Amino acid sequence: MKSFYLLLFIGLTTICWAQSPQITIHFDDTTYQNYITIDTSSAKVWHVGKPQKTLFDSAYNAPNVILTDTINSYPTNDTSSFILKLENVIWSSSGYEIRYRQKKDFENKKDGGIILAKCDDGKWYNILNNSMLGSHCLFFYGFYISTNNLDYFGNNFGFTGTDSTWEEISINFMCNAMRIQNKSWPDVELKFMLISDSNQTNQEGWMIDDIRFYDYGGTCSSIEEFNQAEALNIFPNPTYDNSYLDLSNLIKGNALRVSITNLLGEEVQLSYTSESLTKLSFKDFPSGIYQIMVFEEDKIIGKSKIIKH
Ligand SMILES: [Ca+2]
Ligand SMILES: [Ca+2]
Repeated sequence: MKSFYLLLFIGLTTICWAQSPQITIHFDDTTYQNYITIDTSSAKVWHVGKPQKTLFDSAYNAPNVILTDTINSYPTNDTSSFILKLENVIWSSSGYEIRYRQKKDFENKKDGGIILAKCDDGKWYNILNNSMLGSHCLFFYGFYISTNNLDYFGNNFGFTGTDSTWEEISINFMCNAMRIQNKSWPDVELKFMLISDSNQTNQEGWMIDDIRFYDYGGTCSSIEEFNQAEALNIFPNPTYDNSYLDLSNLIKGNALRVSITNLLGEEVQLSYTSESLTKLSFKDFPSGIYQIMVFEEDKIIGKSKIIKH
């Protein structure tokens, strides 16, 4: 079992509780159609309606949800999906969160649900599969899952097994998490996909309600800013313990924020410096590749990568 609790974002989450979502999708009127597209090319598995099954017998907010069929169990050998697309939202913020509620009833470790994001290269990646993060979805922060861990089924990390209580899922990302198609301010596109094998167990599938989108406020560093950020020298690189980051071109008096993220996109260290040669300790970090980003207020002005042995 893998845990995807991301304590880092408790701070942001706290802010989030205090504010109302910018967008709420509750499926109880037709406004969900502004954001949700159901894939009808395969079996018409995803329905918006009133759940009328044994476990899935009511909505989180009544009467409707989106689910894998309001009455029938999910089919075998299926990969039906729906897409949540947020476009023309206010892209002025440094941090975003999508929250939703779900119930699940899958053949354990055989069938399940995954969430894919359209990432930097315009392709879809399973964002529950942590090895895909970072390399394709830079600035994708991760998940907070209220009750259950993710698990492995087929070749995927995702939601499997049964949980008939409403579980709250939180997906956190920065404004430029999904930098696609040279758009200044990208759309967020998440694909919720059922995956089932050939064994029919007559289970109820996946039910989702109460999707909320939060904008934390603040200033977003644009893709152009990231691309234009100075490539910084750090040495030694690779490192075992301490390395020195050369900020001599960037230090102008005010302290700069130095953020180190791992390949999952998780920030593993945050510090402030006014030193033109800033010592960073990687001693306690696991071996791997780390991204270093230097911010002046909310603007990215420097970046580097380092290998920790
Ligand atoms: Ca509802
Ligand atoms: Ca199955």
